[in-house]
Amino acid sequence: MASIRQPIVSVLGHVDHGKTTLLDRIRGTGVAGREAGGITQHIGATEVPLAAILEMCGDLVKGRTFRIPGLLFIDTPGHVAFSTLRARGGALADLAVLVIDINEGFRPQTIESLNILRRYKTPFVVAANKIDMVPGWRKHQGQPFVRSYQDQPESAREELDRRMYELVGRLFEHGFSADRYDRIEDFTTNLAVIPVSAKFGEGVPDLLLTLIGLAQRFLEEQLATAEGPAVGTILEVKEDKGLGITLDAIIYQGTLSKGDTIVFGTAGKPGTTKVKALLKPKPLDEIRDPQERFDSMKSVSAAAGVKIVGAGSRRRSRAPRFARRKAISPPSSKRSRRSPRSTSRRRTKGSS
Ligand SMILES: Nc1nc2c(ncn2[C@@H]2O[C@H](COP(=O)(O)OP(=O)(O)OP(=O)(O)O)[C@@H](O)[C@H]2O)c(=O)[nH]1
Ligand SMILES: [Mg+2]
Repeated sequence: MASIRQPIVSVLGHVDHGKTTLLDRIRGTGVAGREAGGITQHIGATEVPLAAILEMCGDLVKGRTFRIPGLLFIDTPGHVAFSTLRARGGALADLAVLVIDINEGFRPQTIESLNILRRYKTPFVVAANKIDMVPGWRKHQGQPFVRSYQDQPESAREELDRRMYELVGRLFEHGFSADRYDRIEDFTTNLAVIPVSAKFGEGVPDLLLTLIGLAQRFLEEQLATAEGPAVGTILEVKEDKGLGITLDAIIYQGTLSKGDTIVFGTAGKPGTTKVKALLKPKPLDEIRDPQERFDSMKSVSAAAGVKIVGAGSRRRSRAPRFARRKAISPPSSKRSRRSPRSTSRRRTKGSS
């Protein structure tokens, strides 16, 4: 059997609903705390290997085996000003997590994110976040939601259900039949809602399990790795101290090696550059805020977030402006568009 790459999972949602905190929780670092104003202004990438996911899931995954090697998370900003970055993150995703603060409910960028996911037919799940703020909720740090729910006072359980079904109602208005994930039998017709507390890690095991389960069940074909030249999307071009101009890119197909020539779109003619160095953050680290040094790689294979140091562009114009998706050598390679098989098809069933 061909091997499969890790799915690219974009995290979308309204400002301050807890996207970065959720990823922080997963990778055990504190990127949110170090961001200016707490607002994510760039898309970052975080690779979470399967072993780390299984460890977080604990006995929820006992006896089950998974073939996907992990998840590659992309954080996106929720602020109204960053709709291009949000759309870019959404377009790139094999799978997505829509984060909604269960106490605030639907907000403008929640709806914008839903529309992006619908436009690209991206399968997604909803993380109903901040359940620790439901009055009377007893916190269970890092525990599965299904366990913690059993150990709540009746009033907290009722209040959580009330808020959750309000979300389910709003999702239905937008054409999605949704339910709490553990009450769903058919994930192809129902959108899974996973109650979580990003801050305390509660429900995070359930979320990760749902993501790897969905990826394995519905995306295997799409994730089959093809040999050949790399294709990817450039997220950002910036000047890095000591490195010069670098490109942060997500490779979603093939292999990119040191010495390869890459081709990228700009506002004018396509640009080209030779890959002088490939830097990859260590697993569980963050591409734009590394805790440790990058690893210098001879080559990287999909899917991976990578920092490309070019040997100087042949066209010395201003820094390229990138369109939504770029081919990285050769320009003819094209990503086979994902099958429209969505785990969240529109209103296929009645909802409560
Ligand atoms: N009580 C509680 N607070 C949370 C939770 N998740 C996030 N927060 C808080 O909500 C605030 C915003 O969190 P972020 O993770 O920065 O939100 P974000 O969605 O990444 O925001 P943008 O990147 O600006 O769109 C921070 O003060 C977090 O501590 C949670 O589960 N419970
Ligand atoms: Mg953020």
